[in-house]
Amino acid sequence: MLKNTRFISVPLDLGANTIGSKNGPEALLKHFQQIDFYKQRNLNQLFTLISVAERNNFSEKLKFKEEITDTCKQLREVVRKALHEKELPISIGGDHSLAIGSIFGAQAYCYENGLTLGVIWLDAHADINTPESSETGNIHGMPLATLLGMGHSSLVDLCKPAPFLEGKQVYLAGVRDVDEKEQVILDESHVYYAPMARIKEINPEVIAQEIETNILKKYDCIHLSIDLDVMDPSLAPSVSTPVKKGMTLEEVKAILLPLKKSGKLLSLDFVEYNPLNEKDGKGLTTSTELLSYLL
Ligand SMILES: [Mn+2]
Repeated sequence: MLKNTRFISVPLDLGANTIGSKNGPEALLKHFQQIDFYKQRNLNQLFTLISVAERNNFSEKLKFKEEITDTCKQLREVVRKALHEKELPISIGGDHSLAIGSIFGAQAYCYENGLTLGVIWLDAHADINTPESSETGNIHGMPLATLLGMGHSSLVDLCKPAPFLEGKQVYLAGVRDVDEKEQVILDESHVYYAPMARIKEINPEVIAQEIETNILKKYDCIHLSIDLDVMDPSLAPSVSTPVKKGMTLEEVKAILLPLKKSGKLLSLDFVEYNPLNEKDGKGLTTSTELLSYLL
């Protein structure tokens, strides 16, 4: 059966510390076209392009808050409507600040239908800084905090009328670069998390089991947010903020196996692909492998 899969391009890099990820969606989708990705997966592909405002409202504390709020507001509605149409929305970034829009969209859909939402978040960073704790003011380091209701009201309020997520609804895997103040917020948030060092130490199947017990069995629907920088830089150099000692494809597949089997995947983010840092097409190959595994 053909699955209606909506690829939502979000050419946004205003939340990042560097330019380039705004060209990620175009490069990825062009590659998918070239390798006949959609036909091979038996997908009925639909496309939406989100418009991102020009860089205008710079402030040190919270860089491009207005532009990012506007982008996330549009994305929230596109994801929400796609879900009502029984499509699988895949939000392609772009930097990770877009997850504020996509996950609030998924949360709105669940709220309107009496369903509960769990979130699996794969990332080298915890993305749980607040405007107060952030050393850079880059919003792509803050989406998880925003989803939990911590952050500037213009972003946090995009959740309304649905409630914020609770920390226990989220499982974060692969983290290996967390700021000092951010670590305190993470520990107090009740978010389940598996640092990369622990994943290397124990079997990734143990992490998969924890995800199954604490997220998959507890919630009706799952949003998966993949930051490509969770992968080892040898597999995905093409990100804005690479961090050494990341995941292998075998590890990420083992961790996501219960989700794949569960049939509960509601919506998906694939973010931070930055073509400016690409080497020998490695990032494209890894991105294709990851999405192929899930679709
Ligand atoms: Mn991230």
